Amino acid sequence: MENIKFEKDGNIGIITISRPKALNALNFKTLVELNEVLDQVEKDEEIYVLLIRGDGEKAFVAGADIAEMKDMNPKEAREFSIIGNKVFRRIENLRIPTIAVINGYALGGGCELALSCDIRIASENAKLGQPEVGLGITPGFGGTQRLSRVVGLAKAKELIFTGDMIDANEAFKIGLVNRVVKKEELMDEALNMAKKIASNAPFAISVAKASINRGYQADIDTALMYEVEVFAQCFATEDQKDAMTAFLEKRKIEKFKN
Ligand code: CO8
Repeated sequence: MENIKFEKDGNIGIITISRPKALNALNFKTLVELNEVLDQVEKDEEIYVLLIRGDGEKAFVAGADIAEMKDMNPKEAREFSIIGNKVFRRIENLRIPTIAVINGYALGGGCELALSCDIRIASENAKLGQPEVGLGITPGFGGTQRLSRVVGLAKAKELIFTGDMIDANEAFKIGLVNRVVKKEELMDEALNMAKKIASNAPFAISVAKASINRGYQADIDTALMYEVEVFAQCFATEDQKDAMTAFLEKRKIEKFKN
């Protein structure tokens, strides 16, 4: 692959978006490659958590590729938006938790990529925003929908209508990022969080994620039934029996299996 790198650190998968000369802007090829690498991630049962980061010192992803979009007609723009949305929805629905490791600019499609992840950790120098209206377009990879779900309607409208870039601390204040850390500590922080998640029961985490995501779109009674279902399913796993037995025997469970 040209624009995507993939590596593993134990049970952690790490995707790096790599077009540093264009601040990792997402062109069509990068989205296709991202989709392909997700096939690999989905098949690999040894991956418990996925990190997504940008290559280089400056950017996570500075948006969709403006040079590629400039001459698109509405039909082509629709196709581009559909592909981006398909890939990002796939990330959102992965069975494993995902963490966006935001090492710099996360703008437009970059902010939208981060929003499709479960958790966002940013370095102090990160800048986030949806500057599309300044380019005569709207967000097109989920920003008009996911941003409001994460930061609320009023803040989402402010960010999208003004196109303002906000710094990492402001993003933390409005709940757009979960944590802000020093630049040099960013990857360690993300890996530590990923390892902590990976040390818990994978099946329980996977169904908890599905229950949160599905429940968020449903009425509370339907949503609570999702929880009842996944809670019950956990009792069919060896991990539940082993972990509860270990607790009662005052020892630590060695390794989760499911
Ligand atoms: N697309 C293409 N190239 C880019 C992009 C981008 N989004 N961002 C940066 N680059 C390129 C620059 O053109 C430049 O290339 P070159 O060296 O060949 O001139 C190189 O990256 C370095 O960038 P700068 O020289 O501009 O670096 P600065 O440090 O001066 O500025 C900024 C950094 C502030 C991040 C600046 O590059 C910038 O404003 N970039 C654009 C940010 C932006 O507007 N992003 C939103 C794009 S629109 C979008 O994402 C829509 C998503 C939905 C699409 C739906 C499909 C229809």
